[in-house]
Amino acid sequence: MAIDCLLINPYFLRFDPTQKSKRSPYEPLGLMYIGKVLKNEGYRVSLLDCTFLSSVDEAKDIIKSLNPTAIGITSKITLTKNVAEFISFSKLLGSVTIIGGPDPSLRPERYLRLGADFVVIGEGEETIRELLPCVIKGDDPSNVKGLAFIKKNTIVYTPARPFIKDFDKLGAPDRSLIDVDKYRNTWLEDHGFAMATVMTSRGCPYSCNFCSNPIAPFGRRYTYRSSKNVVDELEEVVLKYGFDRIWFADDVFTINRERTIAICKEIIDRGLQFKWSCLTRADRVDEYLLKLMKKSGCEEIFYGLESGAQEILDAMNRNMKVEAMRRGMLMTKKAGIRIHTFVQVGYPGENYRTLIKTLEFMKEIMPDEFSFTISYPLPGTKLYDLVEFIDDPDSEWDSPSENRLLFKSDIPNTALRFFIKKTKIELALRRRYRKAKLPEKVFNRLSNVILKLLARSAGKYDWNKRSQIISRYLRYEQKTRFR
Ligand code: B12
Ligand code: SF4
Repeated sequence: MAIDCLLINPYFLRFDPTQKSKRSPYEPLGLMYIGKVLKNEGYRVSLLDCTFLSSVDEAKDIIKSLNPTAIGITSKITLTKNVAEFISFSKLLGSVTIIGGPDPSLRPERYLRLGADFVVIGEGEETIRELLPCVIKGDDPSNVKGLAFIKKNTIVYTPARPFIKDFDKLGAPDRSLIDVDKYRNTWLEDHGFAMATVMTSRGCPYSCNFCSNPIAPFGRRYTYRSSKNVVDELEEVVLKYGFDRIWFADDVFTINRERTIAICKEIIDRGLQFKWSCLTRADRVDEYLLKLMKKSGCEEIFYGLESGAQEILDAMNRNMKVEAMRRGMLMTKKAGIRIHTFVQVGYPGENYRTLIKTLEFMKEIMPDEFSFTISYPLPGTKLYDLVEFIDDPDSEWDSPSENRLLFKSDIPNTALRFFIKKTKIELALRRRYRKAKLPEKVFNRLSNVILKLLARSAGKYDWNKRSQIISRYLRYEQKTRFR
C-alpha cells in the first residue's frame, strides 16, 4: 500500500571521505522531528535513512516499493548531488517532492530549479503539518507560511514561518523512525562507546560573518527546552536505547547559564550515568559551571577558536576577545574537561602575522584535539557576499575533506596548507619534547621563514611546484622528529 510521506536522509556513510578510518554516524535529527509531527497527525510515514545503505540504487529500489504520495528530503551543502538525484527519481515516480534543511532554507531557488515542488524554509514542523494535507488533497498551499514553490513560472515565497516558541511541546525526536541499534553498534565497533545526538535548544543570538546558523534554519533567536524535558530524553537514550555518550548539537549549549546548571543538576539527581560533550563559546563558561558540567559527565567541549588574532576575530564579527577565549579554555582544562578547538585559516585579512598569532595561542592553550578548515563562504552569509570567488563556490563540497581556498586572498592556499601542517607538527613536538626545548625551536624557526616567504609571494610562483617541495620538507620533518 502506498504511504503518505517518505522522508529521505540522502547521506551515505560509506561515500563520506571523512569517515574512512573510523565511522561516526549521526542521526538525522531534523527528519526525526518532521516524522514525529506527521505520525502524530496520523499520516503513514516512513524514514529512509541512507546512512548505512550501500548505493543510491539500493535506496531507489526501496523508494519504488513504498510508492509514496510525497517525498520529503533533507539537504545541506554537502548533500546537494545526492539530493538532485533523488529529486529526479521522485519526479519519475510522480511523487510530490518537498525539500528542507539549512542549505535549501538559504537558497530555495536552487532546489526548485533542480525540480523540487516545494522548499520548506526554516523550521519545518509546523510548515509540513500544514503542507502535507494540501499536497494530498491537491489544495493551493499559498496560505502555508515558510514555503517557496513555482507558480506560473515564477517563484512564490509565502510569508516567513514564525519560530516555534514552545520547544518543550516538540520534546525529543522520534527515534523509532531510524535503526537505532545500527547507530549504537557502529559506534561501539569503531570507538568502544556509543554516541547519540541530542538538541536542547534552537538558534543562536550571535552573528559571526562566516556562519549561517543565525540566518537559517533556526535563526538569530534562542528557544530552549526545560531541563526536565531534556533529561527525560537523555534517560530514554541512555536507559532504553543503551547509549553511553551524548553529543549536544546545540549551537551554543551554555548560553543560558541557569538552564545549563539545571540540566546538570537534573542528570546528577536522577543518577544517570553517561559521558557527554557539547559545542559552546569560551566566553560562556565559568568555574562553577564547568565543575558542575564535569560532575554530571561532561568530558569534552568543542570550542570555536577560529583565530588567535584579535583583528581576525573582529573581522569575523565573533564578538569575542582573545583574552576571554584564553580564560575560558584554560579554565575548562583545569576543570578536567578536554577541549577540542575548531580553527579556521584564510579569513579575509589573514596574513603571516595573524597566522603566527593563532599558532602562538594554540601553543599556549594546547587543546587536546583541534581541527582546521580553510575559511569557506556558505551561501547566505556575510562572508559569502564579501569575497571575490576564484573558483565555483559549490565545487568545494564535492569532497568536503579537501578543503581549499575558494576566494581571492592576500595569502595563497599553499601557505595556508603549509601553516596547518606546521601547526600540527609543532603542537605534536611540543607535547613530545615538553622538557627539551631544542627540536621545537629549530623546526619553528625554519618553518616560520618558509611561511613568511610563502605568504609574501602570493601570486608570484607556480604554487603546485612549490607545494611539492614544501610537502617533502614537512614529510622529512615528521619522519625525523617522530622516529
Ligand atoms: C550535528 C551537525 C553535524 C554532524 C552531522 C549531523 C547530521 N546528522 O548530518 C557532523 C558533526 C558530522 C557535521 C558535519 C558537517 N557539518 Co554540520 N552541523 C550539525 C549541527 C550542529 C546540528 C544539525 C542538527 O542535528 N540539527 C537539528 C535538526 C533538528 O535541524 P535540521 O536538520 O536543520 O532540521 C530542521 C529544518 O532544517 C527543517 N528540515 C530539515 N530537513 C527537512 C526536510 C523536510 C522534508 C522538511 C519539511 C523540513 C526539513 O526542519 C527540521 C526541524 O525544524 C548544524 C547546525 C544547526 N544549527 O543545525 C551543523 C550544520 C548543519 N553543518 C554544517 C556544515 C557546513 C557541516 C560540514 C560541512 C562541516 C565541515 N566543514 O566539515 C560537515 C559536513 C559533513 C557531511 N559529510 O555532510 C552547516 C550546513 C550549512 C549549509 N548551508 O548546508 C550547519 C548548518 C552549521 C553551519 N552553520 O555551519 N555536522
Ligand atoms: S559561529 Fe557559533 S556563535 Fe557564531 S553565529 Fe555561528 S553558532 Fe553562533
